[in-house]
Amino acid sequence: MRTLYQDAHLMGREGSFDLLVSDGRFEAVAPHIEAEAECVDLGGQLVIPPYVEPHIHLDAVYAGGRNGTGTLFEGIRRWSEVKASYTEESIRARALAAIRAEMLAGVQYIRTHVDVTAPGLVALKTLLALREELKDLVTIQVVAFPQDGFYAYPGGEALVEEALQLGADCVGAIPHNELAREFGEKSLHRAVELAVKYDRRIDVHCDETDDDQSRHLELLTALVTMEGIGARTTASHTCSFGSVNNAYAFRMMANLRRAGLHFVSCPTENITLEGRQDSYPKRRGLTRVKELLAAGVNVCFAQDSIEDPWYPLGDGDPMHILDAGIHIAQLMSPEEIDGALALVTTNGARALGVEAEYGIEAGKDASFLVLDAPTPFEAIRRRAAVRLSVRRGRVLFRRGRAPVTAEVPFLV
Ligand code: 17E
Ligand code: FE2
Repeated sequence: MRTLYQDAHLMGREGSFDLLVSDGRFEAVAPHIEAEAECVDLGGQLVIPPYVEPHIHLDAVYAGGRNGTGTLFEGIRRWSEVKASYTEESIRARALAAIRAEMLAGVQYIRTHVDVTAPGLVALKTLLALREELKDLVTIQVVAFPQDGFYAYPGGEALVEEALQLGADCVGAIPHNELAREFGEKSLHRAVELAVKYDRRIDVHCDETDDDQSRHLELLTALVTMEGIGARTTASHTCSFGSVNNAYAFRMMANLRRAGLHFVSCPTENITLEGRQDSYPKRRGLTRVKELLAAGVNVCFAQDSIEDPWYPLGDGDPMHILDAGIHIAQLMSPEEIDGALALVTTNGARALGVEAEYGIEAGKDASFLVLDAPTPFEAIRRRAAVRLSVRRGRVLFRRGRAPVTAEVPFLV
């Protein structure tokens, strides 16, 4: 069975394209294709590769937990109360609800951090099982994430290693939550050793603080550069890199680019968690998104939380995250807006290392979204809905335009 999707607009390319899909792949992508196939007219709507969610905590979604100070550290404390009594059933039900919400927003790739500093690795095993169960519908990568620390939590280091033995895709770490800088540094050495030993990728919660002295990013960058695994490494959050002095940031930029490191920024999350000890001026809490992009460093945006101890809102829609992110990071020139969809699509795919199958090109998986807008600029301005989501040639969902009945002539 072949399907010919006709008259699509594509990101970063002029004109109209046809997409010929067969056996789950793009057979051809060209301005005009003649083929024996079922035809679908897209009427000039924008076709983009699927949204990528490069950072979410699926063990914590919908767990609630009022966070009075609104800080990261109160969130961590409240989360320990939740995890003291969660069950496989509750984790599974909450994770499934979030995966469904994200998929209905157009996400087909998810990287989830899963806290391993909890007895029995229950959450980790549950998410590994979901990864296998759902793999035809959504690609899930699991990070072995020691929320309470490699060393601050007794046995944390061994739990991370056990999670890798069970099949976690990435090594996680949280150096700013170890009990002393020295242990933060030790945890990075160990995380990199484990990544090499088990041949996994790295994704560190790195310097999620306003402390301009929190500089684990420097050591992480150095270690992965020396091991030659920078392109398999992601630095998540890196909020403090938004607070360091400009001379230091300037020196670091060259090292970051050379390492080929990926950055994940969580704009809605960190604008609320950070700046809580500031009066005025009050910092935004984000890493240097605009400057990293300008320096040629890969950056993507992520949701991080949905109704969990760290963040009370969130609906899993990358378009909402992107809208917030370009405002907070001031990516507001016409060129920046035109290119911004990359922050929730291709840049995330690079961070996850799935580029070989990902993209609107002949030979790649026929996985794509149709947005209700003709151009990337219009899609972002209107926060366009996803009208169609196709994965490896299979339609996951279609969404009609919500009907509006205007009751006054002015609105017709
Ligand atoms: N854990 C953490 O350390 N930081 C976060 N932003 C979340 C969980 C959501
Ligand atoms: Fe996170």
